[in-house]
Amino acid sequence: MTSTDTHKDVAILMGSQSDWPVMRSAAEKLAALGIGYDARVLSAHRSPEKLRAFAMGASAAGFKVIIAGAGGAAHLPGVTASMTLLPVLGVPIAGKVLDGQDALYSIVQMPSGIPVGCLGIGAAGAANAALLAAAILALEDKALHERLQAFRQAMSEASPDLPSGQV
Ligand code: RP5
Repeated sequence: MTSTDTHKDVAILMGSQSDWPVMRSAAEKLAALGIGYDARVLSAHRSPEKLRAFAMGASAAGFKVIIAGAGGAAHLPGVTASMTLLPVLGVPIAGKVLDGQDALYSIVQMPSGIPVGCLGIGAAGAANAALLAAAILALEDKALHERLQAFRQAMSEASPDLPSGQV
C-alpha cells in the first residue's frame, strides 16, 4: 500500500521536507502492514493556516490517527493535537544541534489536557509511531490485528538465539 491508495487511516505530518528521511520509516511500516497513509509537510511555524485547516478537518476527512514528526522547537505535534480529538503520536527529530533532545523535551512536555503520545528520537521512534498507530487501528480491525501479530511473530523468529561473531 502507498500514499496514493484511496483509504487513508493515518496522516503522517512533518514540519519540513528535511524530516522525510526519518518519517519515511513510519511510512514504510504502515505500508508493510497494509495501512493507507497520507504524508504531508505542514509546519506549525511556517504554514500555520494550512496546518490549522488540515487539523480541523482531519477527522471529517476520515483519518483515525495522526503521526507528527518535527525537530527543533517541534511544536507541530502539540499544536496539531490542540485542534483535533484524533490521537496524535509525536516523533522528535534530530536537527543540526542538540541531537533531537530539544524536540524530545518539547514534544513530551505537553500541558495537562492536550495529550501527545511521544515516541523516541529519530527513525526508531517513527517506526514505533507507525506500529502504535497500527495497534490503535487493530482494536477495530481483526484482519489488521492478525497482520500485526504475524509481524511480531516474524520479528521474533528472525531474532537469533545466540550472538554471531563470538570468540
Ligand atoms: C522544524 O524545523 C522541522 O520539523 C525540522 O525538523 C526543523 C528544520 O527544518 P528545515 O530548516 O530543515 O526546513 O520545524
